[in-house]
Amino acid sequence: MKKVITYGTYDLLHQGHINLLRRAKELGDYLIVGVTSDSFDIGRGKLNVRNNVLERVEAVKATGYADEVIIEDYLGQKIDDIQKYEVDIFAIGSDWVGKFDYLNEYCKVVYLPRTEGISSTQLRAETQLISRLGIIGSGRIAKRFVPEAAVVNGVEVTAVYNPDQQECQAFAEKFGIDGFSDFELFINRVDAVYIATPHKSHFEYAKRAIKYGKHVLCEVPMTLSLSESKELFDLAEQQGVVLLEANKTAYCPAFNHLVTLVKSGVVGQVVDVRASLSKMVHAPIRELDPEQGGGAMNEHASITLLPILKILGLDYSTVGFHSRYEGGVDVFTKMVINYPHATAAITLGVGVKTEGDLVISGTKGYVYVPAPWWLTEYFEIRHEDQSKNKKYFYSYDGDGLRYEIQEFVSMIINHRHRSYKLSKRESLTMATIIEMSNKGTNVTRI
Ligand code: C2G
Repeated sequence: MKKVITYGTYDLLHQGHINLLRRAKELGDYLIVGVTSDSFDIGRGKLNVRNNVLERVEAVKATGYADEVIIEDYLGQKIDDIQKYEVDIFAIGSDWVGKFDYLNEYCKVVYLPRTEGISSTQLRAETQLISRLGIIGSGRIAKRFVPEAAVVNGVEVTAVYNPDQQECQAFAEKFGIDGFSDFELFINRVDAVYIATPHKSHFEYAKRAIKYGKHVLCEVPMTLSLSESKELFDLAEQQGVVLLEANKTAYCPAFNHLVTLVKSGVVGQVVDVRASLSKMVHAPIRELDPEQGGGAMNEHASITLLPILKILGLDYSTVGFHSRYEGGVDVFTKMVINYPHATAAITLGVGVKTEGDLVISGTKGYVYVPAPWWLTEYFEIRHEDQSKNKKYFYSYDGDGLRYEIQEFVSMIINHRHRSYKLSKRESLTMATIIEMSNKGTNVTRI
């Protein structure tokens, strides 16, 4: 019996896929089809796949050509599969010519003619409205945002707003978009906004944009108080728009996997979470300016609280801060959060440097994520018996902002107003804790 294997995503299954599967089947007696898993596709940069893996498997089965469907989940799996299933022929579309020649060592490689004029990319583009996205603010993070948005389907950065005309025009010219110093003109030209201004201005900008019925992706911290964050979420609900906090680590695939592994009990019951983040800056700069909401807590708490709230939950018992102040801002803060059965600590600095790692300690072992843990690319699960240690590696594409943009756009397209990657309650808890430190509640000055 001649066995043939082929692989693909098969998103929005179309005639091109069907022709390919038919031709592959005709090459032998038995056809195995490898359908990519969702995480494998994200890992290879395919961020815009519409159907989930189960839907795609069902679609492939429904063609009637596959004798067996398997899931492709890791790089290098094709070599394993070919040997495991004793495959005679590996077949793939002609868009891949030459790319799989290395498999000739294991079986015959056949590139089948690709069907012209149809593709999943084209179908996605045809069936999808493109949101015009405007950026409010044109500083450091905004400059990194534009190229990242370019790799996400369904969104196009079309405009920038900055009351400073010169800065606004420079940014607009650099990226070939429209620049506005008049908010009303700007907001009427976009469907959604990304707010990338100093912290204290987030609330007013978000409120204005939501009132105009625009979806909002807001940089962290969304606001510096619980009441303001609550008001924004309530307003967004009334207006039927998406409001999402741009806590980029929350949407990073490796971080998500880390959380699900820990929640599945790989280190037993979690007893302690310890996370640090420091960035040395020198005045004059926003991070050290009290007028602009500077300080270590305002700057870094949202990101650093994320693993704690995700893993230990939102029902903490006490929170306390030890802070060193200089020039009216906390240049260093150590925060301790206690839970009934666990404890957590975060160490933050804008004028004190420390190792930026993350350690999650449990009754069976611990997770170690080296600096910079917030851009998780690699982590290790360690045990007393070192032979049981396991290392996990991921690729982190670009600047990492594409994952939050992708989630924001997916929420807009699917009229989904919640994200499990960063829930409203998690955002509100972050705002509560940041507000406590700004008000001096349970703060010990050191
Ligand atoms: N295909 C085709 N004609 C089209 C579109 C796609 O013949 N108009 C073929 C592709 O060449 C591929 C298969 O259909 O053989 C699946 O295509 P995709 O779903 O785009 O998956 P792809 O990214 O090519 O996956 O491990 C995954 C594989 O390496 C390739």
